[in-house]
Amino acid sequence: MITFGGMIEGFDFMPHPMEASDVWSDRWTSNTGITARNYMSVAFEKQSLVCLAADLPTIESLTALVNEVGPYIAALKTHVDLIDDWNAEEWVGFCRLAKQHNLLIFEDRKFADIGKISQQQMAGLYDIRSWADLVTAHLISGPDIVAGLQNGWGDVGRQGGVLLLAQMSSRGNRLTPSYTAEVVALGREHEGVFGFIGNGSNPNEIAELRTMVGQSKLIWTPGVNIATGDGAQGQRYGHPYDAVMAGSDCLIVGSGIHQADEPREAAKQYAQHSWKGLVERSREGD
Ligand code: S5P
Repeated sequence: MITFGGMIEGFDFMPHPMEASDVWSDRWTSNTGITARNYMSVAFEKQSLVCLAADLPTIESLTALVNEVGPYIAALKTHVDLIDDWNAEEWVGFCRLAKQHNLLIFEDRKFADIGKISQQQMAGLYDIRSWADLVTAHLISGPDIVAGLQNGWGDVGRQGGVLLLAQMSSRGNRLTPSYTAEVVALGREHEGVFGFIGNGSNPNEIAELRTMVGQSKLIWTPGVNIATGDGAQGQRYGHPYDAVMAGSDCLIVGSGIHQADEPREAAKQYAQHSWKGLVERSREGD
């Protein structure tokens, strides 16, 4: 049992003892897989449902950012292929740092190939299978991609979770409602899938996705920013609190944090909005 004090102005942060299962409600009891439970435990400990989208171009800048915002985030999302000076040796050190901050490491590779090739792509230069706890995948090539990715982790004796892209945040994306329904129908039944990517810019779409998904998988949402509306190059943003209230379990936030004047303060704010949403959601019995 842990006791929490207040954090955000005008909001009572449940100043009484509680456990992760209290705030996560049915999501906790319905998700017993290792990746989902790890995430929910870390998010509970840190009172943050924030995954930092660490889209910066050098290992040095990534290291500085993680050191600054580490206490306010629960997961770290990377795009290894946009880092100019990526090298295996320094990357191992960077992943160690992420673990010191108790972060789940998420490579947003958006795999989309056939199962066998996806398994091979988990190895290769970046050796994603050795350090990522979760990865994203499109289901466009069919269900065997999930087995391929799980085999990738199996090849190095590790376990991980796949997030299937069921919706996207970008304007004009081709993930139609019927495609979303097919992705959810398959992913819900698959042990290797621990959740779905939903469109964080639109609470109605998140709520629809939550209805389809039920309780037994998580929904992670990019397209989240305190400054809502259109972002750069077709990106769209919704508010962090609204996303959680609509059914999101994790807010993927990039520029809202790494482009802020004070990234640490920004991360703290996103964490507070997300936690407020989770606590209120649990009080409403969702
Ligand atoms: O539909 C999506 C799916 C993803 S994973 N829309 C997204 O924006 N993303 C990722 O979330 C994208 O690759 C980027 O890393 C992050 C959003 O960053 P931001 O700077 O717009 O918050």
